[in-house]
Amino acid sequence: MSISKHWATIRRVIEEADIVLEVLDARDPYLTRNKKLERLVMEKGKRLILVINKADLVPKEVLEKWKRIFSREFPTIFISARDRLGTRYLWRAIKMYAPKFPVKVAVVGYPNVGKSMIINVLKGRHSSGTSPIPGFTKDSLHVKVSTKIRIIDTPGVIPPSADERELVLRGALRPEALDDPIPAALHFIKFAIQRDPLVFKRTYGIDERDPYKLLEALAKRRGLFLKGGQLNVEEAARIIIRDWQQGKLVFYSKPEDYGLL
Ligand SMILES: Nc1nc2c(ncn2[C@@H]2O[C@H](COP(=O)(O)OP(=O)(O)OP(=O)(O)O)[C@@H](O)[C@H]2O)c(=O)[nH]1
Ligand SMILES: [Mg+2]
Repeated sequence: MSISKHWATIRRVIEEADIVLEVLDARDPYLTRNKKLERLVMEKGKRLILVINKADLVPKEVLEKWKRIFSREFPTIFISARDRLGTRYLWRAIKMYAPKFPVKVAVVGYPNVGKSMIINVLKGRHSSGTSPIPGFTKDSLHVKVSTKIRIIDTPGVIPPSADERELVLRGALRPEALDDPIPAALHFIKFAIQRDPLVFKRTYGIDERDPYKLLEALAKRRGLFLKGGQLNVEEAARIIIRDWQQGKLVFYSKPEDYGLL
């Protein structure tokens, strides 16, 4: 989808909504915020709630810090949609900030932050009452989950407008989408080691701090060779990017890393 189409969808769901949930990845809630989106929500006079998702991947005390800092700007909660943790707080926040009932809730954020899973959690709670309205009218966007809450069933995906390397850091890019995954992987590895020097030792059993050598070591360990017998470093780069995207490779940023306290 083109960038302008992405933003057109986002505008449409914001206009439809009373409350917008901006979903952030707990591993880096700062990088996964989007100021343009937040400005749009404010301009349209809608309520914004920051939802830090994938809380299962990050220690609670770090999440509490993010929450405290972000709460100065917008109501903030953290949840794990996958493990269904904290979803009570999500419901409570939605009800607390609803300007009216039934309230219409939109779910927006970067690719891969867990928007669809959150929509499913919200729908699942009252699954018997779930009724996607068929047809192509405006109403087809809505899923009624209770008499009080309607979910707009189209996640607004923030378009990948930033450069590839930044998108990889946000976990927002599939490695297949990259012509050459190596530069982005090297950038990512540098960032990861800065945040957590032991992350690759923990994940792959490889204690190597030089980014390129790390790719080589991973290729060797996994038996990734090209036809000519050289190491398939490209495939190793894809593995790392994919593991980050899928939450198999875990490290996290703290507010201090961005000078926020
Ligand atoms: N560990 C963990 N993984 C999660 C959680 N929520 C979602 N995921 C994983 O994150 C990945 C993306 O989840 P989706 O719900 O598809 O994310 P999305 O924002 O809808 O992604 P796009 O549709 O690509 O924009 C999947 O592999 C999920 O299993 C969570 O709370 N914890
Ligand atoms: Mg989705």
